[in-house]
Amino acid sequence: MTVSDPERVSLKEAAARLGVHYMTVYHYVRTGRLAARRGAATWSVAVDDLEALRAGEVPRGVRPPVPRPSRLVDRLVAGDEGGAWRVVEDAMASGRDPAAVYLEILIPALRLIGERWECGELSVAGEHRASVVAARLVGRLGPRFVRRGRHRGAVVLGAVAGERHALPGAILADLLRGRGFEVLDLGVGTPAASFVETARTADRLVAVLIGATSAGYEASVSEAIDLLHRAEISASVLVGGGAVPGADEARRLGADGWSGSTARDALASVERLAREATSGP
Ligand code: B12
Repeated sequence: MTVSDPERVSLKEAAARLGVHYMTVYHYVRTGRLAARRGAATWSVAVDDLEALRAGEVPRGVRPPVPRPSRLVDRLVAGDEGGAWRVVEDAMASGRDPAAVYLEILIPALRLIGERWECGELSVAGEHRASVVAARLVGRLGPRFVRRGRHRGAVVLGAVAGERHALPGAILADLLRGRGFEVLDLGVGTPAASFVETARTADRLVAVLIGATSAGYEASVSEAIDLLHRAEISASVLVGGGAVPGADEARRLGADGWSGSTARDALASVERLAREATSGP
């Protein structure tokens, strides 16, 4: 089928001009990266939009709205990985990069899930289903944060024995990688000695971050900090996360500082330490 308007081409012609498979163009249309119009004979796209796409710009006027976190909550709670991934794709098609997907959609969605659980609207089973799908989204987005070339310094990150909230650390690790740091993520349930072993071998260590999302594991957090100090790890040991309400609490736990209670706070804390490390004494 041909398209009569000289300013427009069929999807098949668009695929040929972009040098991609027809299904790729179809995907661009479905996720909003290309606006298609249905004519009498076939679907078509504007030649200008194709050029903008080829130049790496999202064509003007075709960005779909940024999905609301509640849309992701629904897919997560339903245990629907495909639907949840479509929300992520829609967010990226609307111009959001993977960091913004975390900060503006996934983190707010996880917080909404916590609120629903807390007020009895969502069962523990629902929370578990949502967590599994959320972890799979993080797994799919993770490689997109990896930067090539010399890193800006290493960050050791983990949570102590008893803590089961792995998502905050995994998300923060990706966000730091996206900023050019090498992240040695130890995950949850990390023995105190493993923080020391990893910190000792890190290349240009900027900070050790110990996350606490659940209350009740303060003794293990203090034990890990104490061991790091006794091993004379030169970089600052920060604690942060939802269960550490402020700098006073962080100091009571023995930490050198507080990385804040949000991901943005933690990023700012590491950036500050990296600047101090490069500016020298
Ligand atoms: C998913 C989830 C779970 C999952 C975890 C699955 C997984 N693989 O991670 C499961 C179902 C296992 C779980 C279990 C429990 N959970 Co839960 N859970 C959540 C939920 C909904 C999301 C957590 C999350 O990933 N948040 C998203 C992160 C990205 O957001 P964030 O908290 O802002 O994280 C940022 C900060 O931590 C900050 N940050 C700043 N500095 C630093 C430093 C470091 C090192 C790190 C890592 C982060 C950090 O950066 C993070 C971004 O990465 C929260 C709700 C919430 N508000 O978060 C409840 C929540 C954390 N859970 C809670 C509770 C009570 C529990 C349970 C005790 C009971 C239950 N709900 O079943 C158990 C026990 C867990 C345990 N022993 O650790 C409470 C914690 C209250 C408290 N402070 O003690 C919350 C807040 C729910 C609520 N509203 O009451 N949970």
